[in-house]
Amino acid sequence: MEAPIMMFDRFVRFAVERAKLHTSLSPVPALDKFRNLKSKDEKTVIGTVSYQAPKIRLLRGLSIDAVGSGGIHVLDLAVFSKPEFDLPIFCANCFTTPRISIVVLDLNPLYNTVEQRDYKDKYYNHLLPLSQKYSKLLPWGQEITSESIQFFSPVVIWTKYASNASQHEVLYSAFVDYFEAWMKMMDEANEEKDPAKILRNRNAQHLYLTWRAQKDPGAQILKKSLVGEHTAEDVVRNFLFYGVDCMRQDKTFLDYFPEYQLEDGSVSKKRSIAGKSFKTRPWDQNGNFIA
Ligand code: BLA
Repeated sequence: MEAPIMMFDRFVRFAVERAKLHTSLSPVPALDKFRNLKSKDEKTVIGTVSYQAPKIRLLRGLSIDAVGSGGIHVLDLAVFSKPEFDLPIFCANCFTTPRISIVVLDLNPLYNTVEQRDYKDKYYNHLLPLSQKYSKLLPWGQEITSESIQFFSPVVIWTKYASNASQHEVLYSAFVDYFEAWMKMMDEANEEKDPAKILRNRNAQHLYLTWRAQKDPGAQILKKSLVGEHTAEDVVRNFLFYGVDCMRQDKTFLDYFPEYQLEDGSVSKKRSIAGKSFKTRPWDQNGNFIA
């Protein structure tokens, strides 16, 4: 068998090695069973990593490299802090075919950066120069749904480009810089002691997990071609967005996003209700939302 190119392997290795320099990583026993995920076909390699640390609830990564299936490569790496911290969520999502690369790289905010100015000032203002540098090299990926925008920060890198090696290098460098920025935030973060604020952080993270567990564009691919319907569901809810079923049990997707409810009470399969917009980057140089 032709060996697939492990396109995002070094991204994951960098993240784990770098995290080890900043903190002490340990395994997440509940996620052990995802260590050796196998695809349905034998031409696809799936790699997973998962860790926790004193300030990290979950650092997990999924990479997919296929020889068949049109040669797709996927990276989905995220870091979620413990609810005692209001840290943004590190989010690196790349989907690559021989033709096109689709990328979201961000420190997704736990709180709305328009309504909570202090949150924006605290976590994003110092990163605006970094974001400006990369927004030139990795230009805005054109229209995107309003639903996704609300989970993005003023420093998000949302880009689509014709796959090529030099852009891939730029992406690696952006990934390194953004990951390091998150780690620095973690180093500096102080533990919250107020139970009401901890609960608020927990709830905010749960809303995010609920959105992504239900609407992640990757879920379809996982279901159809890679691991099959049942395993895909398990991977999405209990690995990628682990916590969605245990951090909070009194809120469902439709409680948070009632506009997705169909007449028979089920959840609409549509990715977006509001539709796509934001042809250009909707934040100005100061990170103010201008759409
Ligand atoms: C496409 N992935 C996309 C798009 C976005 C994201 C914005 C463009 C299409 C769209 O607007 O839906 C990613 N969207 C995000 C992220 C957030 C969000 C990170 O709202 C966070 C809040 N992607 C994966 C994995 C796979 C994958 C694991 O992360 C595959 C296993 C695939 N992403 C994938 C594919 C597309 C895509 C196939 C293009 C097809 C499509 O648009 O449906």
